[in-house]
Amino acid sequence: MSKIDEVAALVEKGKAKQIGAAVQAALDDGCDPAEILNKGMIDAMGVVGEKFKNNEIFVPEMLVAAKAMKVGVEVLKPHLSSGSTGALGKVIIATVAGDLHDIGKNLVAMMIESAGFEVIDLGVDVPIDKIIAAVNENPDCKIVALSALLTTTMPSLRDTVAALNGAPFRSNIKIMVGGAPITQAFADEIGADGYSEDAASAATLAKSLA
Ligand code: B1M
Repeated sequence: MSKIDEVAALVEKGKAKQIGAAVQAALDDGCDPAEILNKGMIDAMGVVGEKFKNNEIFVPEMLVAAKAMKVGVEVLKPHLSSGSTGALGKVIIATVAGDLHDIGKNLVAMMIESAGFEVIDLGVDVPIDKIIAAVNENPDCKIVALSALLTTTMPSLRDTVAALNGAPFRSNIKIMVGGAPITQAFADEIGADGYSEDAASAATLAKSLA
């Protein structure tokens, strides 16, 4: 089994205690950090999601897999991001109300920060009022980045973007959205300024919007 396959197996089994050492071993072996992330972790979470869909595993198993992935990402982080200056301005990021998924949002935050932005992370299940208040408290904020992972929270994303679109500060900010069920067409429909499919392209998008 390759070092990356070992990482994937530990994510799938939710082995948070062992994954740090396995990620480090893959790095020491010369594996590309982006490949460890994509093939060892993100693909493994895809397998976890498929098993959940097929009723082979349940929410607790998804939770432990998520915990393992978070621990693994912490080990990878210094190898994926180049340190931040914050020189490109502030980005406020959140997972929308009703949605507890944060792994993708955290990766997007990490890549945006690494691209040179200061990131204010409001967390998960963030109500519209809190996002509006954060922008008011940070009048120099350039971008609001919103993540939604469930088809059932797409309406929440729509409502959040609508509220931001109606806010007095709208002309000062750009809104970018993403998450597994989100598409460019949906982003256009709800009036966001940009959509990206993954964390790497989110950083490129943020730079083009700022
Ligand atoms: Co959830 N869950 N989950 N879950 N979960 C999914 C999303 C699901 C697809 C699984 C499945 O059925 N196959 C399914 C959604 C189905 C749907 O909506 N059609 C699902 C479900 C149903 C649920 C619950 C309803 C289950 C239940 O309770 N019965 C429940 C909902 C809770 C809630 O949010 N209210 C639930 C709960 C959970 C846990 C809490 C147990 C856990 C999350 C823990 C955590 O995040 N801390 C969890 C997990 C782990 C998953 C899966 C397995 C993995 C998600 C993940 O982290 N993926 C997921 C299945 C899957 O994704 N295949 C699943 C890895 C991550 C890197 O990818 O988040 O897509 P992703 O992020 C990507 C891109 O989407 C993009 O870039 C990221 C990096 O490349 N991106 C952006 C994300 N945000 C972006 C923002 C941007 C730009 C790009 O700009 C701002």
